[in-house]
Amino acid sequence: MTTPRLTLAIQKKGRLAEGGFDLLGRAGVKLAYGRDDLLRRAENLPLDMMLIRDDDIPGFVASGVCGYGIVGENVLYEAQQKSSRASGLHIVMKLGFARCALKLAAPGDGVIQTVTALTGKTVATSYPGLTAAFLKERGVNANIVEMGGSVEVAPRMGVADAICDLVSTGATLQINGLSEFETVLESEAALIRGSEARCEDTSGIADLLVERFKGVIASRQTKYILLNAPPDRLKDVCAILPGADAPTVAQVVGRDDVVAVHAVCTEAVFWDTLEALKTVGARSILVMPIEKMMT
Ligand code: PRT
Ligand code: ZN
Repeated sequence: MTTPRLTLAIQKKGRLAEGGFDLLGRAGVKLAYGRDDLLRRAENLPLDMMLIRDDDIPGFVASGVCGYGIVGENVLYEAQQKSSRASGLHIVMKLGFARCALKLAAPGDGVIQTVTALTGKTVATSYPGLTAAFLKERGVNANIVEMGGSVEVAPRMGVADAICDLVSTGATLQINGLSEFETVLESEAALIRGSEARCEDTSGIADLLVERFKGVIASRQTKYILLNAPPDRLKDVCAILPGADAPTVAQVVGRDDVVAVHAVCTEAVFWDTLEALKTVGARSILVMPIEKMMT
């Protein structure tokens, strides 16, 4: 009997493809060499990847062509606004990359800087479903113009008074003289699946992938810290170590003025963390990445 293969829809090219293939690689998925533009096979797991535009991913998963998909929450929720078929899609887990937010913005020198000021105005967006639902919830009646791209130029072109678009650094808004005044949705990449019944025969490989993804995500932020500290400052040192559960303290051969501290820090370690450690007497501080983690 052949093992059923899980089919994962993933963006062919773009931010989600970049983050998605990086995640799969770190999770130990080896892609078989292939010339097929649409399908890539994993050589070491019963897993096939279907490479498509991100906007098509919810539809492919909802229709059962693919059991699972990696897509931005923005695209998933927009699909759910537009089609009842997509309502059966579930987020299995959030993946921690391609973070952005869908925001309302308008010319910085204009009169629109609140949601209510949009009454009777025109909003350009590639996310008409989410924008309409948000404005309806706020009781604001505005006209929505759908645009496929370059939404940020709409106010300058006289096409719209405001926009509702994805923002990550905010540089695009700034360059176009727009200032944001409301967040409609926070978004990141997510692993989605269709109905449970359809995914039953591949649940083993899905569980394995989810566990590995969790390990990769946990290890991204987690760092291993090694340092030396005076024994009487241990309490202060441990209080600064971010998210370190139970540091190990060991003797340093030939030294009684310092002990060695080893700790797994589960929260981000910044330069100011190291500076703070130094002020309480820590020296020879090493911060190392953790490659794999399984709890
Ligand atoms: O449809 P196709 O698969 O061919 O590609 P695409 O053009 O839709 O893909 P891509 O890779 O641009 O976006 C895929 C997903 O990445 C989106 O659906 C979001 O979930 C996520 N993402 C994260 C973003 C951004 N950050 C982002 N900044 N998608 C788009 N942008 C745009 C933003 O709209 C702005 O115009 O990038 C521009 C720069 O943003 P700033 O704020 O950094 O200036
Ligand atoms: Zn797209």
